[in-house]
Amino acid sequence: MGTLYDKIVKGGLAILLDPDKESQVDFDAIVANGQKAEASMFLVGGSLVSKPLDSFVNNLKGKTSLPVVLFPGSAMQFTPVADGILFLSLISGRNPDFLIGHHVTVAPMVKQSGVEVIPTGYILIDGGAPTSVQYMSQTMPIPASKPDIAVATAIAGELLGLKAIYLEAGSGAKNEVPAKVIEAVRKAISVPLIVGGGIRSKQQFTDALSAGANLVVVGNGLETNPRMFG
Ligand code: 1GP
Repeated sequence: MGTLYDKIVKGGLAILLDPDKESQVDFDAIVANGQKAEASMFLVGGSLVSKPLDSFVNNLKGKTSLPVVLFPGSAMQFTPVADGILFLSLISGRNPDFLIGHHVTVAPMVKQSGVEVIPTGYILIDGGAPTSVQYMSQTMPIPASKPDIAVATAIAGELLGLKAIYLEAGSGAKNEVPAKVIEAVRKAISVPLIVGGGIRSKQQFTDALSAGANLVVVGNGLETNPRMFG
């Protein structure tokens, strides 16, 4: 695995930018503050992306030296100008499109591009209210009160050869992934753990790291307050 994977293992902050929010959000402030806060990477993606990603990613790469990694909501969200891609399989769900379908569609293009691929088991945890990812994927999240199901799912992902596990409460989730779920999954797997969804304060970020996350993803929190990390 290459340098991007090493950065995920090392962990810290990953900042999620949703290209569809470009006109509503001060991305320049988020990028400048993220750089200052020593974020480890930018993730780019969303449930809907209504324009080609190439120019968005190129523009972002002109503003930061940090890696730009795709966090795709569908096979349409690929561009070879990114540094890497979280190749997500939605293993908490039973929708074949999001387990393998989109992957088949885009696989030849991804392979040819040479971008670093991080095969990632994507696990939705109930964040207390319906989220876009649940609706778009037509899958049910794992109840937040059932860490044993999250653990079994994460172990299955690791046994299938996935190189990272992402515990996702959903963008803008009411509740973040509970510490007890993060702790239980951390103990059960040896691949790096990514956690995101509903993290709106530095304290929540630190709590997720303390519970065992390698990389903690923040999107909405920084859109509202680009200075969340100082
Ligand atoms: C969503 O985990 C990310 O996929 C980030 O969520 O926007 O709630 O920070 P937020």
